[in-house]
Amino acid sequence: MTAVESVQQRAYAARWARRAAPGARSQAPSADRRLVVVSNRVSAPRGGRTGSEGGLAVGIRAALEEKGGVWFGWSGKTIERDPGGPSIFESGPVTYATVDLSKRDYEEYYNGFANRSLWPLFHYRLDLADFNRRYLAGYQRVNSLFAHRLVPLLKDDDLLWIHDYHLIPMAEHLRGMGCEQAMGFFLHIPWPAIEVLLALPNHRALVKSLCAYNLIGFQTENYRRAFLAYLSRELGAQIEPDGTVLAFGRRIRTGTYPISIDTADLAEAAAENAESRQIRRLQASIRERELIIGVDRLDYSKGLLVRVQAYEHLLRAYPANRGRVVMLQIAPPSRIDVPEYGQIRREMEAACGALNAAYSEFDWTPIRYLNKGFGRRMLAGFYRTAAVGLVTPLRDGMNLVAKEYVASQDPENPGVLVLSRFAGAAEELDGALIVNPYDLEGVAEAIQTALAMPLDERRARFHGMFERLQTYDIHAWWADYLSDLGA
Ligand code: ADQ
Repeated sequence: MTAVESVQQRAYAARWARRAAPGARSQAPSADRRLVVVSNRVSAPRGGRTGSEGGLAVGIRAALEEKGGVWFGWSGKTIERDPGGPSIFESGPVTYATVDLSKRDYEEYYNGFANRSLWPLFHYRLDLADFNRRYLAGYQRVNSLFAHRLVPLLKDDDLLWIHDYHLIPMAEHLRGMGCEQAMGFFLHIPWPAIEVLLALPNHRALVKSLCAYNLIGFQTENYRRAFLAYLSRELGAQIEPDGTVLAFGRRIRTGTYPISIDTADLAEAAAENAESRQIRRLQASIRERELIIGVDRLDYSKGLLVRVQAYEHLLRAYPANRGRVVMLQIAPPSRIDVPEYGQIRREMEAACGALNAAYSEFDWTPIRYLNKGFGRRMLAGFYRTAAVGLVTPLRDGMNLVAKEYVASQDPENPGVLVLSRFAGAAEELDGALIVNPYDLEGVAEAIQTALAMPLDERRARFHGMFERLQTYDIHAWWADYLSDLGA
């Protein structure tokens, strides 16, 4: 780690320790206002929880189950005709309101502008971005549709919390319909550097629509600073020292809220599951070998190929590892209707197949590559079994897998996290071995260092990170955001 990075991480840690201090959020002025959350997908708990829902869903559910309120968004279903009003479903203190999407909306809004324009652009993959104007029209159409379906459900003093890149223009549509409620936005993915954002043909209009919110939250200081830099350089906006912005005749607050996990719950699940039948089967199958684990959605931003290539480098440069380590890469397919995702799938199959063909012995296979998801508890047990957690995204808003790996470790004998500097989590998890995923040899060296690390050092690194995750867990995250939104 460089001196600059460690100073940044220390400043960060101090700031969060202050914010998450006991009592710091008990005075939340938002306490008695109803919370209305809007996200692209709504994860309604029909038939019980899945146990494998993603980080965004876990975070939103945590807030809504404690505060009560409404969760509005897409049902996940596509239909032939134009969608009607929302379906309403109550469960405990939460009202779920979902709308279906027409096939055309799904194609243009979700597969199109969200996942073929904004996702690649915000992850610095200009080579994969497609700025087809039909996609943009679909994006605006669905944001307007959501706003029209949501308005009849709103009360005057609701707090609206809108999530992620699919729904950036939603507040602008709601304001256009006369809504004056407090509206906050949280961006789960990176905010790109100016030069990258300028490649988006409608960058100015997109940023203008963001300015219809009262509070814009980012995962890291770096992303927030990139946003402010755009506003000041491209729009000449006035920025105050506390991050408040005057732009397009509005005053907007900005803040950094690194999303987290349910640390205590996961640590408990990992400890409980350590002796389960499945985890014993995993341990028996790897025998006395060291396990290296990777868990990701199958996405080109996650650096999956880098991981396989760095692992191959490890086996080549440090041949003593042959027969002594096993890599388990879990990567369920996602966004299967977007062509680039088919491509990464084929590349991963080829890379893992080639690695196994080149290095396998009659009694050892170097990599196990699984294209499926697992429940949270099972994953926690997998993480705890692994001596090394390998998280190498080329760009990532936060990366919850890195945090989950740490929370799942046995405090007496913890594993080591090897983490890309381009994951938002690297700004917080200072006990990880921070790597540059473009430097394959460097990643291989870090894995080697992790495998050889003495117990004392592993414990020291683990304790600092675990403490941080206990203090600033998923509950602190949403309470922190909502307290600022309601202020
Ligand atoms: P994602 O890109 O989906 O999220 P990530 O933060 O790693 O990435 O969250 C993935 C979640 O899905 C984790 O909770 C993980 O346990 C789970 N998951 C992954 N593979 C799984 C599997 N095989 N089986 C079961 N569960 C699996 C986006 C941004 C991130 C940001 C989150 C939350 O891209 O940068 O951290 O939102 O803000």
